[in-house]
Amino acid sequence: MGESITIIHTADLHLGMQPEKDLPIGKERAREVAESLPRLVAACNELEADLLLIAGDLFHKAPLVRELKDVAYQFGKLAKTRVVMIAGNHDYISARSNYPAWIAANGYAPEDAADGARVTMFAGAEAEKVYLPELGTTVYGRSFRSQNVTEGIYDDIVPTEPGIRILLAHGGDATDAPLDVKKIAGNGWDYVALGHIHKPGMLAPGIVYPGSPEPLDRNETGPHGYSLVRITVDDAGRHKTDATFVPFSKREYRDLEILLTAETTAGSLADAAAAAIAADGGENLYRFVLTGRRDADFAPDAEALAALGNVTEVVDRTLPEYDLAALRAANADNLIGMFIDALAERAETDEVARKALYEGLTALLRQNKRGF
Ligand SMILES: [Mn+2]
Repeated sequence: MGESITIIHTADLHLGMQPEKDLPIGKERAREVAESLPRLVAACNELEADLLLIAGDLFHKAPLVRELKDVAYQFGKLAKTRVVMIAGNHDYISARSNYPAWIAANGYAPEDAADGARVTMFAGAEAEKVYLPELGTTVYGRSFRSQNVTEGIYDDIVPTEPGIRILLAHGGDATDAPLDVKKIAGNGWDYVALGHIHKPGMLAPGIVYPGSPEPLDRNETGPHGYSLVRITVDDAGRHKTDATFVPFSKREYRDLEILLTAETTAGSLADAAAAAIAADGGENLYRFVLTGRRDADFAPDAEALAALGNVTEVVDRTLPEYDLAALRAANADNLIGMFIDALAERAETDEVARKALYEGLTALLRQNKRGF
C-alpha cells in the first residue's frame, strides 16, 4: 500500500479585507473572511491533514502584531497538522514587516523545524526549504519581499532532497513573479502549491491555484474553497498526486438573469427577482442581469431590486419594445422617421445596430416630448 500524506492547500485568505463594505451584508462578509482561517484549522483537524500549505496573501495588507498573534493562536489549535507558509504581494515582507519578529518569537523559521516546530514560514531573500521527517517530505518556497516581482523567482528552484517534494509559490503574472509553467512542470515536483489567482484552477497536472477560500469581489463568481491533496508513494517508490477542489466558502457570487417582456410590470419584475433569489436558497450574493424587451414606458427600478437582500448590483441590459411600423408612420417627415429608416433593416440581423436603434429611439422620443 505504501505511504500517503494528506494536504490542505489554501492561499489568498486576505484576512482584514471587508468585501461589500457599503452593503448591509458588509459586516457579515468581513466576519466570514476573518473566520476563514479558524474554519480551515477546524477542517485540518477534522480531516487529520498532515500538512496545511498557505501560498501567500494570508493577509490583505501588511499584518499588525495583534493579527499575527491571533494567527499563532489559531495554529496552536492544530492537533497534528504541520503548517508551511509564504507571503504574497499583499502581505510581502518589507523592511517594516511584522512577519520576521513573529517568526523569531514563535520559532517559525526553517531551522526551527529540527527542534519540532509545527509552523514554518519562509521569509528570506532566497528560496528556502524545510524537511518534515515525519512526512518524508521537503517543502521549498520563497516569499514576496516587495510588492512587485518581475523576475521568475520560482522557475529555477529545483528539488534536491529525496522523498516527497513540494513547491510553495505566489504569483503568475508579469508583475507578480511570472511562472514558466513548462519549466516548473519539468523540475520534478510532486505538487506545486500556488497562490495569487482567486479563482481555483490548474496550470498543469499538480500545479494548482486553490483560489481564495471566500470570494472577495463581485466579479469572483462561482465556487471558492481549497485544494485537498493526497500524495502516495507506493512500495516500488512511485509517486502519485491527487488534487481535488473542495468548495468551502460561506457564500458565492451568483449572476441571476431575468428576462423582461413588454408585459413586465414593476410588480411582476419584483416577484420574478424574489423568486429567483428564493430558488437559489437566498444565502448567496446576487447580481441581477436584466435582459429582453420591456415596454418602452417601463423603466426597471434598480433600487427596489437591490433592496431584496444580498444584491450587489443590478445590470440593466433590456431594450425598450417599440412598434417600429407605427412609429415610422407617425414620424414620416422628421428625424425619428429618418433614424428608423437608417437602422431598421440592419437591426434585424445586427445586435449592435439593434441596440443603437432602440437606445437612439429612446433618446429621440424623450427629446421629442420636450419639443424639438
Ligand atoms: Mn496575490
